[in-house]
Amino acid sequence: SFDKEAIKNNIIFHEKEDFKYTYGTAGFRSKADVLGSVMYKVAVLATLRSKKLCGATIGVMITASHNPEEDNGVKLVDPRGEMLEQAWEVYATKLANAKDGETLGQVVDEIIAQNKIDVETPAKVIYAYDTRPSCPHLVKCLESGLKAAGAKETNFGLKTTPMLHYLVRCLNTDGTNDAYGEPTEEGYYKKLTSAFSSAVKGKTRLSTLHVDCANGVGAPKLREMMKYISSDVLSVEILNDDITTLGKLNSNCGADYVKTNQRVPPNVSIAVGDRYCSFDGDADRIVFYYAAENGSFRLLDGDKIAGLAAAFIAELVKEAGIDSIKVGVVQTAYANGSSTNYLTNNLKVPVSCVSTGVKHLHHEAEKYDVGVYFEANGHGTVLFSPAALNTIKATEAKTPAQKLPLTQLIALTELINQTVGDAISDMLLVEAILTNRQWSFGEWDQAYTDLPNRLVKVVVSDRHIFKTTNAERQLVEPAGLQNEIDALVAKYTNGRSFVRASGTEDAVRVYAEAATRAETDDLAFKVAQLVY
Ligand code: 16G
Ligand code: ZN
Repeated sequence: SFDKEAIKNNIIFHEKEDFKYTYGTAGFRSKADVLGSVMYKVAVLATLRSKKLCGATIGVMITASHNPEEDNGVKLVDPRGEMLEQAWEVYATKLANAKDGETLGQVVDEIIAQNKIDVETPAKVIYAYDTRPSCPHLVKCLESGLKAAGAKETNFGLKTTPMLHYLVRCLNTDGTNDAYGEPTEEGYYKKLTSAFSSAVKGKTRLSTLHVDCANGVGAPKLREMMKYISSDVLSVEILNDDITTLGKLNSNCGADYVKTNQRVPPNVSIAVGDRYCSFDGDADRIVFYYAAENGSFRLLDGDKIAGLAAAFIAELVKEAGIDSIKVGVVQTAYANGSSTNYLTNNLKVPVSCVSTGVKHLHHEAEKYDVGVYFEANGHGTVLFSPAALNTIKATEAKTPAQKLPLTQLIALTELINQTVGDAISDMLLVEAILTNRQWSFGEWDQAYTDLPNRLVKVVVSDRHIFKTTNAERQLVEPAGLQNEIDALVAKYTNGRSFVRASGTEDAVRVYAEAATRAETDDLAFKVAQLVY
């Protein structure tokens, strides 16, 4: 039974007296040395959340994704494998900032009262973590909270973030007619690899894909998955797989490095014709790249993946004779203007723009029959609505030509992680499409040419004064600043620029794009000066 005294008495005290914790876009994230107290509170919150949802399994993932090795973080996963409901982020923040047992007890009471929680409902919480050296200690802190709160807990050990999301969904649908998969790591590999094999059946395998795993959890997991798949259908070479040497995680490698610096990791030598991709530290992001004929670096980011996926799926749906199913794409303001133009004018699919952060994209994507969502940074997935799924599964081919597209659509619904963006699943999706089309990266890249773009980080005295509207594309505060930005932007060919406060760092980000590299850099620099 629920013992509030135990929760109060076993509290882990704040590591730093004045530290202010905030549950943001990526959960709690900071230097690892202040997070022990937070883990304890997160355990309490996960327990209450499970009780509130009639004992459904809640997930806890300990990771700081692409951030430096000395950072860590934690986020909660709701029963269907989605991010924690936004209304509960406030409770997370309140709990984390409770400095003593008394205050903690009060916040717990408040959450119970506001949500009419029956504390006697048994709670189930599962958790997993990435390769960071701080994880073992943080796991212990989490476990002490789960013990105090009386939750039934399962430690799933080292996992990628998307695997934990998958496991939560599986556990909550196990035995129902909405079953998502076998709730084990092996179940995850089997589901993905058999779907991949089915999607590429009869097609010639592509050349080896070189995968930079950011010296993170993606490396051992990808290696494990490859045991389930024949080398006749997929060949990968795993790079940056050192998860034991201190200081290597995300250092000069990984998806964030490649996207931000628009260059190949220094320890990777790339030859014309070779195919590369990079995961981030918890394997929920992926970007692809190659060297063009003239040797120049070419990035295929989240926008390019969205375009590839949307075009392929729209085509399959049409060929299968079920074009009642509509494909839509969700982007953020960071999407390259050329990609939005391509989706709208060439593919003629509806495109929505939402605020940065997976939860915003995910929820918008749920509004479409098939919702393709990707952030330019390489985080994303494709969601099939329950109705679309039913239609796809219930449709019988009326002509022989409709057979293959139908089988492939079904394979894609199994292949694509329905809970969150997943580097391993997205990698297989891209490879499945390219295998079917027998396309090189160069051919994929031909869909459109990115406008030159620049992202600048500006450290300001208070980033909270920057308030935006219109999916972060316009500032409402500080008053007058947007007019100045607009006046600047008007001077550049195809110019576009926006400013927003980061949700993960104490800084403001300036994005700019324009027709040429020189104009882009100039615009970014001038807008940054306005902000500073
Ligand atoms: C978080 C978000 C990511 C977003 C990034 C933006 C999740 C799980 N992650 O990492 O989607 O792109 O924040 O960071 O939502 P920023 O606010 O510092 O620009
Ligand atoms: Zn990540």
